[in-house]
Amino acid sequence: MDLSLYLVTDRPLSRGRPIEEIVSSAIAGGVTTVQLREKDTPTGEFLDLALRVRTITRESGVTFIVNDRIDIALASDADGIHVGQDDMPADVARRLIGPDRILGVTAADAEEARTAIAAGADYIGCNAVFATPTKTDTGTPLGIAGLEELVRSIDVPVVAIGGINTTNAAEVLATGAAGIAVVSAIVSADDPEEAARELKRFTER
Ligand code: TZP
Ligand code: MG
Repeated sequence: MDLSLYLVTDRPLSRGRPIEEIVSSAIAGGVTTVQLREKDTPTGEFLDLALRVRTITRESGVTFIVNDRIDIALASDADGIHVGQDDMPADVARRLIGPDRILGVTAADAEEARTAIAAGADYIGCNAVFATPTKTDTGTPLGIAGLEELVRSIDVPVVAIGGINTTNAAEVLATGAAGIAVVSAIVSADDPEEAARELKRFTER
């Protein structure tokens, strides 16, 4: 698993462009992990999309994670699942997906992170570095100092998310975070491939 440049999809922010198109462009620009995050898509349609994204990611050797939906992750043979604190509890998610698939868990602080790790999390998504209109229920942003402290206090990879773009990617990665996860900086960009490529410069330093 390479979490260094981690795309999280968002249909409403994709400006009407198909998710598969955004995913393919972002992979051409260098994203290493794709998380399919569909909040309002009926199950059948979600699964069809997941199967298409599975094909695209498999062909390019990119890690494929499904947000929230363990059934969709298993049915599409995703590499892993990402759950938040209000989703399927991490220990149950681990039991359902088995030992081999990747389990990512969102945590707001070191205590939540340690609980998630004890339950079998392979990586922690921090919640959130900077305030972002993309997700407004994340609580007080960690900021760079908070992220640094979280990275220091746990020994699994931390993926930073929330308001990350080319203006702050360098300082986010300087905390020791294993990667940067972005939604709007790629999915809303005029040219998602170029947007991914610009972010990639920071993860390759
Ligand atoms: N989880 C915490 S913040 C966030 C998620 C899914 C959204 C990040 O979106 P953006 O557009 O990269 O700020
Ligand atoms: Mg969730």
